[in-house]
Amino acid sequence: MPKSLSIVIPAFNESERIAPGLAKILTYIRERKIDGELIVVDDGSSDDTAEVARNVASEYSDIETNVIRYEQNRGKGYAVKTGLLAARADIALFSDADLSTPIDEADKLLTPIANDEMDVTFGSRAIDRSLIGTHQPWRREQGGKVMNFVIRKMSGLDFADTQCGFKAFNMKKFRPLLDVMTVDRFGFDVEFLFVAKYHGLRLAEIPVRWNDVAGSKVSVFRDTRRMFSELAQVRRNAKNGLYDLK
Ligand SMILES: Nc1nc2c(ncn2[C@@H]2O[C@H](COP(=O)(O)OP(=O)(O)O)[C@@H](O)[C@H]2O)c(=O)[nH]1
Ligand SMILES: [Mg+2]
Repeated sequence: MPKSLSIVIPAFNESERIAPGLAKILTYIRERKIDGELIVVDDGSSDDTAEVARNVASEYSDIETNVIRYEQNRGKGYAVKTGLLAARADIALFSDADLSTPIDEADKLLTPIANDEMDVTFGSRAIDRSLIGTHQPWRREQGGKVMNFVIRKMSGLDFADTQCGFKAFNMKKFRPLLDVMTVDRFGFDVEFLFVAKYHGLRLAEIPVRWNDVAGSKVSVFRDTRRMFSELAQVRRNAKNGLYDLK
């Protein structure tokens, strides 16, 4: 396990779902006895997500919690980047607010980084599907498989599932790369992995437990269209040398 850890939660209109997950994360940090901090990024929610987060945090005053909020919704990618830039630990993990992957699974991602065997580790639902407990509705799950296929073709990345909202980073190596990232919505996962690989970081896709949780904020039609344009953006950036560090 790492000695210090920042856990980042991107949150958009999550006031109904976020409280139990934050309590579990704060309990995880406490029980592991690590120097941990929780960073919640309220991505311009129109509900009281930030206030709910602060209320949960106040019950865990022994653990540092940072609730960042900005007024305009910018997208999950922007929220995750904001959280990672605020992270002060050498290892950072981001997770979806609904804890579809239970926080205990973090150990699988953090150990290879703490042992300096990997630099970026990320959860996957596609390597071992028997780990999926509650499945997404059938159409959404099939759509996800198609999207991962399209991502493989368009990005050239050889991963089965790039979109799981559970990823960990060696921040000493990943922090400088944040300066060249450009994607603010759901294509950001692909850009993260693409740029990390381009710069020679060691990446590992790790099977994790996963359960669908009702209340997804993804709009299949709108977000799929955006995803295509963001994938094209990553290809264009790569071709134009935008991912080279200055
Ligand atoms: N949809 C959406 N999610 C966002 C945004 N900004 C941050 N998020 C967070 O990104 C995560 C997306 O998870 P979720 O909606 O459960 O997606 P799903 O599980 O893939 O259907 C949640 O933690 C959201 O609160 C945004 O602009 N749109
Ligand atoms: Mg979800």
